[in-house]
Amino acid sequence: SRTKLTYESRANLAKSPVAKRLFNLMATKQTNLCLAADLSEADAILDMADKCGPYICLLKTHVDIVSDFSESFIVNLQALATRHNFLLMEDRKFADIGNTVSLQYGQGLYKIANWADLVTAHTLPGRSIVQGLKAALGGANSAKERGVFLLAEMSASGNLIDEKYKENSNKIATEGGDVDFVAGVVCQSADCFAFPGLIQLTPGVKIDEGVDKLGQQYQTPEHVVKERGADIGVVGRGILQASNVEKTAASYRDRLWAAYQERVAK
Ligand code: BMP
Repeated sequence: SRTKLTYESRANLAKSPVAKRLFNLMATKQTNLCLAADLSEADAILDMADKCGPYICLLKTHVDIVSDFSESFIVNLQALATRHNFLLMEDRKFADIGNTVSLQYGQGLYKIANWADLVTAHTLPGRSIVQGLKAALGGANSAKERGVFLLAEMSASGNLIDEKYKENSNKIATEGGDVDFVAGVVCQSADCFAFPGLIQLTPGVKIDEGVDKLGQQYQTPEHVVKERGADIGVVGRGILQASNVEKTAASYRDRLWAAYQERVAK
């Protein structure tokens, strides 16, 4: 199964150039930690990115929660991504018709396609959402340098995703002419897809298992990697609210990486 293969070997199987890049980055930098930088001030995000940069392969944003968003925020974030060697993912969770997502991706205040290596999208509208996103690219933002993660499951309790939806999401991720744009799947379990060239991104990770007050469900780093098939674990508040951010980021990195090493060694 894909979970027994190393990130290096899976890089060679990836159809998406960005997935290839990310698998290789994870293997070389030895980290499978993604920071969910869910803070509402630009400087606070940049400070977190600088502190956690050495320990992460990916930094995930929700730009629409940044109260003082500006172009210089993006320039500074990109500089940190280059300095510390991590990729940027805007967790936009696109969910509309192709024409609309194309505009939302390329235009507006945030011009996501200009700076985010990766974005996320729901599969609810069907495969036209992937085509719509690709349609926004061209010129400097070529489809070769961008990719999407499709949501096949969610960590929220009571979410409406069922087995059929999961299976059909897997089909969109692995079949058809646009699979070179699909870098991975956001999900909670290893049975969401089998193709080893895709990356499983799993949010809802915390050292203490449990729930928050708004339906979020947490599992430990070891559990998501070894039992649930996560290739990258997403940690937000587990790091953001820690008294020592660097130490905590390092510890999440160590635990996620050790779990991956045990997984491929078996
Ligand atoms: P936290 O670790 O603070 O709960 O943050 C989780 C992050 O992952 C949030 O940015 C959220 O939007 C995202 N996320 C999630 O929690 N569950 C999903 O199913 C999909 C997500 O993208």
